[in-house]
Amino acid sequence: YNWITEKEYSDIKFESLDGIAKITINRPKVYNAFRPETVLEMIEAFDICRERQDIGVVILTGEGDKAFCSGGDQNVKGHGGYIDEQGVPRLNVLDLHKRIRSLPKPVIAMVNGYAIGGGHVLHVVCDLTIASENAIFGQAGPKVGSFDGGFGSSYLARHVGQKKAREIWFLCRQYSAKEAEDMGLVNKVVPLDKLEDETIDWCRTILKRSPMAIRMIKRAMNAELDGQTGIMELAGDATLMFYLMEEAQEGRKAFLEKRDPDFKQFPKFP
Ligand code: 2NE
Repeated sequence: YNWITEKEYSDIKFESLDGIAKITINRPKVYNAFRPETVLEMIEAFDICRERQDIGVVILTGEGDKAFCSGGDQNVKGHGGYIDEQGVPRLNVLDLHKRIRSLPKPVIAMVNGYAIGGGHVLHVVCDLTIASENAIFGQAGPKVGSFDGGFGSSYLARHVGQKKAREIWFLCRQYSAKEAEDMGLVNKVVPLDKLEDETIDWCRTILKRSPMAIRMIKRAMNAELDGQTGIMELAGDATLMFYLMEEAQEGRKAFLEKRDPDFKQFPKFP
């Protein structure tokens, strides 16, 4: 595929192709573990995807054929979090989770190898997961002194159920792509050499669908788990749609024309 580079970064690749954006964690020497700078770059790329009207779907993946992401970079883990180049401890990957979740466009994890620890959480947070046959899934926090009690556990439990989610976290075992598919953790498993083809095929199908309908479905499904924040985001999109209606325009027009609004003209649907 002739991916076009959107912006150069040190830790990620950010490319696009016909309405599809691809964000690739590019630290293969550490199995695509992320450090604070990696996460900041991903946040910026996702923000660009949000603003860009020509992008309808985002793929998140890892460089190479060994790992999607092996979680937080243990080389920079210190007291209080993962230490950035200024010496500040951070856990900014949680901000990335929020970005992926509230992006009003589908995000597909294209899992090409190990998805472990915080790398596993990244695919859990994505809307869909397509994995290669060599992919391996699992949490590692309780083995290495960490945990993710946010989307990494609650949303995981929505995918696989409470018992299985507790097993995944308590035992820190690794699961094959087939096992992950059987437990509802991934949408499809394909041979590694077909992974990008399959993912692009899914993206192209999504791009044929109504972007507003997809946006509302993502918001509504998130809202069930996200409490007030989820309702706020769903309501924000309801407001967006209301602004597109004549009824909302009438209020604004009447204000500017210094007259009473005529809302009686609008139907009161059953
Ligand atoms: C991924 C796994 C199971 C692969 O094992 P294996 O045996 O196939 O490869 P190896 O030799 O362990 O790893 C290859 C290279 O990648 C580095 C390794 O150190 C090794 O480097 P060299 O020795 O060749 O120089 N590497 C792999 N993962 C790394 C990491 N996370 N940080 C830095 N370097 C890493 C195996 O590598 C593994 O178990 N990795 C560690 C997984 C892990 O514990 N991740 C952190 C969990 S906590 C977390 O991510 C987190 C959280 O819980 C909450 C919030 C935010 C983050």
